[in-house]
Amino acid sequence: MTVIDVIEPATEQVLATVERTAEMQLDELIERASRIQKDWAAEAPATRARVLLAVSSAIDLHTEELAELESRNVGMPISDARGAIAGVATTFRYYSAAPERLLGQTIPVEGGVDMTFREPIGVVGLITPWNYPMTIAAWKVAPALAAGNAVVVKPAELTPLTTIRMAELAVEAGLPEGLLNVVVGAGSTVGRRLVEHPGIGKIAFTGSTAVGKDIARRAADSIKRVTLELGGKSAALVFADADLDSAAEGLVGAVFGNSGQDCCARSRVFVERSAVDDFLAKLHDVVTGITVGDPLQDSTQMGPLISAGHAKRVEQYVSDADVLVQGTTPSGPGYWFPPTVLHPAGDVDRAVREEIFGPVVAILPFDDENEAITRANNTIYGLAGSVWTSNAARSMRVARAMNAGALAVNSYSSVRVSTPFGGFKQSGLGRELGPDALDAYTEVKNVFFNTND
Ligand code: TXE
Repeated sequence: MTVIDVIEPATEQVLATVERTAEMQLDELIERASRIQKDWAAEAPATRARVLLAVSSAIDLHTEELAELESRNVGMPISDARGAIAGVATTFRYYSAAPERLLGQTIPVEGGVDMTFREPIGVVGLITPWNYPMTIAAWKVAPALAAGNAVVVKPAELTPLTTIRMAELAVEAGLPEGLLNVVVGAGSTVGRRLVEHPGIGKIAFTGSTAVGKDIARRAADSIKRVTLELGGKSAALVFADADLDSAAEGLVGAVFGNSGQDCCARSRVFVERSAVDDFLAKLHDVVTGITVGDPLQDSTQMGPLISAGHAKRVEQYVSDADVLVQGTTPSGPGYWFPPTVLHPAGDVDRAVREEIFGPVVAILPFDDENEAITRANNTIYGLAGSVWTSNAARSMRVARAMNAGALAVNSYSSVRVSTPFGGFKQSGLGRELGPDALDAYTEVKNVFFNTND
């Protein structure tokens, strides 16, 4: 039996050791999950609702423990990690209302009665990344269970700890054992086996666009359902009439939050030319004021990157670019990278086209609205975006014209548990959260009932 050393990115020390799941174990888990799923789906809807609410409460009660674990494993500042765990509890609470509200339709037809049912898919495979491990697992686990499925989750090998703990807490809270399974291992082995396994009816994946394409190809062999939440290169359009203070200060979360390891990071900020100097002066103060350091300190705003390899990758984007402003980092162990503002030569720069997934933002001046929209849309991605302006008509016009799934006006927010989240173009397929997620974990069955004698 082999094990994985889980590293703490702020110290470079081993935080925990976890066992890899063997192929045979995975097969057994899936078979068992398939049996247990049938009992779960047959439970009274109110029973399933009560269990999911109890899971939410259990997570709430363990916020501090889970937040510390997430903070140490990811390098996420503890204050952000507390918010993330609160979000996980909220996600289970929100979906606990679903079992009793999975409504079908009655449809007027000739010769009888026609009705639809939302039925569970069966056993679903969930593959999650390392940037928000427990949050993203909950976005998938909660609606999948609420809809009557069993799940097998494979967290990223760098960050399995909170997902494993979540499953333990769920069982303690009353979830039937074997319904929520966590498997540990590499994407190329355990992940791929899940995608190809005949006992799995659907894959929901969050991660890189390259792996998302591979999953879609392999899933196509058995027409497995897929939901993909992939990379991004999201734009913010800042017009001269905007509240520039808020637009600049908000970037602390919007592009430097979680050290920029966020699929919604507004890593391209288009600023109307007449406001560029003013905006940059404000941004300078914001960036040099960011507290980078020990994720477990309450005052820390930005921690390290996830790994040495990732830090090297981020550095490549910065080493040959024109750096306008750069913050500071601690010295000593840890995969640190300073918050960085680039002034790229043009939109064709690698730093403008590719997802960096680090605390790096490109400032891009523009002259008029149509030009800004065209340039913002000139990307293979389409996950999130922001419009900053005090002109209400323009804000709606621009938000409608941007090709992305999660837009915000005078805000950088992207995610709320009750609203759909997902990407246009190569940022993904399907939607998570809100009522849409329930569609993603159910099949529609239509039944025609002949009323003729
Ligand atoms: O992601 P991977 P990585 C982007 C971001 C980042 C880059 C690489 O740009 O720098 O991707 O990160 C599993 N079959 N995002 O390499 O490889 C893997 O084990 C099945 C954006 O960590 O996509 C992990 O559990 N599964 C993103 C998960 O997929 C496979 C968040 C994600 O890993 C697999 C993360 C395979 N062949 C990275 N190969 C976002 N949308 O937020 C890997 N996996």
